[in-house]
Amino acid sequence: MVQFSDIAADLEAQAIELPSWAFGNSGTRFKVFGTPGTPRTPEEKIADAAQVNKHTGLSPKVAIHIPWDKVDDFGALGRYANDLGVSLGTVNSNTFQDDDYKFGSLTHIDPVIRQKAIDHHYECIDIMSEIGSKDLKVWLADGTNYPGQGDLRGRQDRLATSLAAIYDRIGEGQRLVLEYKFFEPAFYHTDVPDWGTSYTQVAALGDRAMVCLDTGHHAPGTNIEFIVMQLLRLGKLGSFDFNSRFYADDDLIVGAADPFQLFRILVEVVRGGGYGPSSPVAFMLDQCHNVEDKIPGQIRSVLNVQEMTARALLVDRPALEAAQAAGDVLGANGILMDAFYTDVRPSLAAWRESRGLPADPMAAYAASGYQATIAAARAGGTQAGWGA
Ligand code: PSV
Ligand code: MN
Ligand code: MN
Repeated sequence: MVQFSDIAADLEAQAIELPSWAFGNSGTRFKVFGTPGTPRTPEEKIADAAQVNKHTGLSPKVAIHIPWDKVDDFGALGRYANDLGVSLGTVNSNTFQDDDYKFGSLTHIDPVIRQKAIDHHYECIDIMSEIGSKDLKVWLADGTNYPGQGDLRGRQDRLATSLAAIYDRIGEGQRLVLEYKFFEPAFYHTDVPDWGTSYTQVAALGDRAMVCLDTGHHAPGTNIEFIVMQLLRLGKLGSFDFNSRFYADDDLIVGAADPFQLFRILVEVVRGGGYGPSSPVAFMLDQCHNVEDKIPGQIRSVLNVQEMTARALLVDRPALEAAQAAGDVLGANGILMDAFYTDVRPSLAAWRESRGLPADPMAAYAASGYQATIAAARAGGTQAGWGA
């Protein structure tokens, strides 16, 4: 049996990057509900993200989205973040909110529009260099709604050429991570629908191009942990966008819809060397909080990842391998399930306290008065992204 004390040191390595857009108002196509205290500026989003790190010690980085988080002086924004104990992380490009991109961006048939989309990524890379960010994350809304609307092969070829132009500008310590999504906003096909396409495209670019796996971007029933295993095996899993979903790209709190799936994913992460100080895999959240308060929503999320990471680390590997080798089907399954059913919450609470963190970060945030302070101070906040 692996004990909590055996894995406690491994938990020190955990860092989960927060998306700036999780702190802004978001919603569905039916309604965007405003939340009192919603940030009005990129600085206020970062200040809110810093609260999550303050109470959990788990989220030292904040991912930004351009142009949603565009400011005149990114150096100053980075210093502002540092003063609050966090730093700026992944830069997310955005080629999905401009009329020019109605029929595509990096895949568009018109070279002028393709170049505009490439130039936007150059701007993102310049920002990365200024703030010392490592990852450029590319998620494309490119795709078509009707069979015959576009030439699938031509679009894929143009995507390869555009990505190569972007990759050329990626600096030594930087990476390009390409995110896939099987549908939405395009409904017939998307140009990067699956891990295979993302892998094929980034493999053609080079070592500093990797796949981003957003857990909400798969068809129902997909065995996501198998994809995790395969990408780690191929050395191409660059980052996660964690969230959970019941139906589509719901962007709900990670671990809320299917905690067992999150466990299975993290078991493969640990098994494949995707966790730890020398791992190349960046843990990020990609979530939106439509009806719940955003800061506690993020606190709950990073705690869910931490709890499930602890359970994945508790899997008794030697015993599991022995059971597998012996063909002991139920024994092997039982070993995995023992770890899954271990309630690590009391041990984690004590471990947090031993590191000067609150035993219960949710309660500590609620007691801090921060929510009431921002609700009073910020009138008319909408700064976000989605639907704002
Ligand atoms: C759209 O599906 C999306 O949720 C992608 O997952 C991106 O990572 C995110 O938006 C931010 O651009
Ligand atoms: Mn995502
Ligand atoms: Mn998404």
